[in-house]
Amino acid sequence: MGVKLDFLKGIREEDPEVYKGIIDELARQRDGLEMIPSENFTSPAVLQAMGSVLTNKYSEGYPGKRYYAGNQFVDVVERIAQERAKKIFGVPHANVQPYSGSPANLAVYMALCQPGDVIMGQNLLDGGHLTHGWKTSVTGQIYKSVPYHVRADGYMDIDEAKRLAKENKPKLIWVGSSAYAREFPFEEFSKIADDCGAYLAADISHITGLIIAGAHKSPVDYAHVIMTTTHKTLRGPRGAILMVTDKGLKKDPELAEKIDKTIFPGMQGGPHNHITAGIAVALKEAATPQFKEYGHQVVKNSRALADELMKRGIKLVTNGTDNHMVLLDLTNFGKGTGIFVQDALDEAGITVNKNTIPKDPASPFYPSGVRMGTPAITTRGMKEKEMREIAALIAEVIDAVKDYQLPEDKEERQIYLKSFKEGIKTNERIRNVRGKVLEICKRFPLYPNLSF
Ligand code: DSN
Repeated sequence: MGVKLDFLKGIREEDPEVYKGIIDELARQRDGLEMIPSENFTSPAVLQAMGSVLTNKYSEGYPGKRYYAGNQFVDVVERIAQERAKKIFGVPHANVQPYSGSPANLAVYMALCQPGDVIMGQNLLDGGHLTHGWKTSVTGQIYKSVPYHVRADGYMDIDEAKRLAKENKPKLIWVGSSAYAREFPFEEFSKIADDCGAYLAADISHITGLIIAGAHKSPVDYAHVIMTTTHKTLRGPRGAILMVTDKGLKKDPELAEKIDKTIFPGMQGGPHNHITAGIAVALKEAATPQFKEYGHQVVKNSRALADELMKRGIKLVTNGTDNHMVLLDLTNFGKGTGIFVQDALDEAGITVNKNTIPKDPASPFYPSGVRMGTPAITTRGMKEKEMREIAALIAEVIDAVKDYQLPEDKEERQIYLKSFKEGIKTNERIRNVRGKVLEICKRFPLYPNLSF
């Protein structure tokens, strides 16, 4: 084996306290199964780009049009990122400066709507995102939000969305979800938006990598604007890209300028140039045949995981998956049981998140579902065989905690949860699963060529 790159040498020597925080987190990532569907592991090259000197530079503006001097090399990097984004998605315009998904989505509103305008998005509790108009997000406060929902079977209620759009004439409609395990219906929503004259914005953050790999339909022919974060299935740094499609330019030839002006100077200051470099590197990696294979494997793994979980008697919303995630419906075991399964799996080294399910009988703070996905464990090289193994471990943990029931009374609930958390620390069955998780992780090492 060759010499490993000593990746954190400088920080280890200069700041042992922060170094410890970083390597403890690294150990957590290495020794556990990361199954939150919006998370992933970037390549060492992306990590290096993020740690580069580009962070030192102010570059308000865009390539060739900066406010400060000295941006000749930052321009080169940003143009590379823009060109790679345009090419890989097949769009005429890409802005790579949004700091992350939420500000990028806010920029879409500010470019296209006036305060008080009607907007539509998938309801948060039905799998949508906060920024698609939820009441605690500014997007639900500044604009008049008319949410659409999923049906009782968990599939998108297209008929309801059609009716709501006809009745409310929104200015902007969002398509794209954070907790939806089926193909995103871009074509259906484009008809709905076209019929009422609305802009259609596709938020593809969760499935970008799958789209690039050809494992999910692209929204490019259907949406006017596309937003993606760059740190989920794309495997880049934390950031976002805003794109305008040919369809968008046809509807409004000034759309690209409007989006750019809203990002800067409208909302943001200096771009995070080190992140722009990381995005450029991630886009180069995403253009390789290996990435294509990765995207397809993510879906194959997700399906294998879903099938094995269902074989073991666990209910899934929509009875399966088309993408990178599965949504467990735990109502068989009581209501609001997501917290028990989430925390017990965490104790076993499997990281997932509790999530609401359609028509959840419990509160959003204590929902009855759990969301999990395969992007990160697929990056580690795991395949269908491991998914079956992991599904068996998940089923074992669920069985170990299935009798816990959430008390209705708030005070009683806190005491119960505290004792539950103590209990799972010494639960033999959960400990046994933890051992098996460690064995799997050792077979698929994370960052094997780096030393920390
Ligand atoms: N927090 C992200 C997710 O987990 O889906 C969305 O912003």
